[in-house]
Amino acid sequence: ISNLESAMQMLIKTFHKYSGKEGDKYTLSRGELKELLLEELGSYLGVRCDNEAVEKVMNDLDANNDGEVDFTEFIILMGALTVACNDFFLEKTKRGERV
Ligand SMILES: [Ca+2]
Ligand SMILES: [Ca+2]
Repeated sequence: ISNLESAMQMLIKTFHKYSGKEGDKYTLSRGELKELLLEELGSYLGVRCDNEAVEKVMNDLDANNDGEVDFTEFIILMGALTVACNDFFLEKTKRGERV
């Protein structure tokens, strides 16, 4: 299996690792989302993961307003973060820095 395929599997596995903890097994509650952000994206986001920050991410992601983040909504966050990451990579490359 290719790197890209294993990256897709990791996204799915990671989502379900947290979504299965409480309530609906297939969606992330606020608590589950907070745990995922802290444990999986803490170093990348580099932000204080306080309740206010989680609330903001939750409101941005929860497209259908059911108070939970489903996989489709989660993948939008990962897409946006990956784009931001790529921009950062391009900036560094343009300045001739090693990444
Ligand atoms: Ca859940
Ligand atoms: Ca939702």
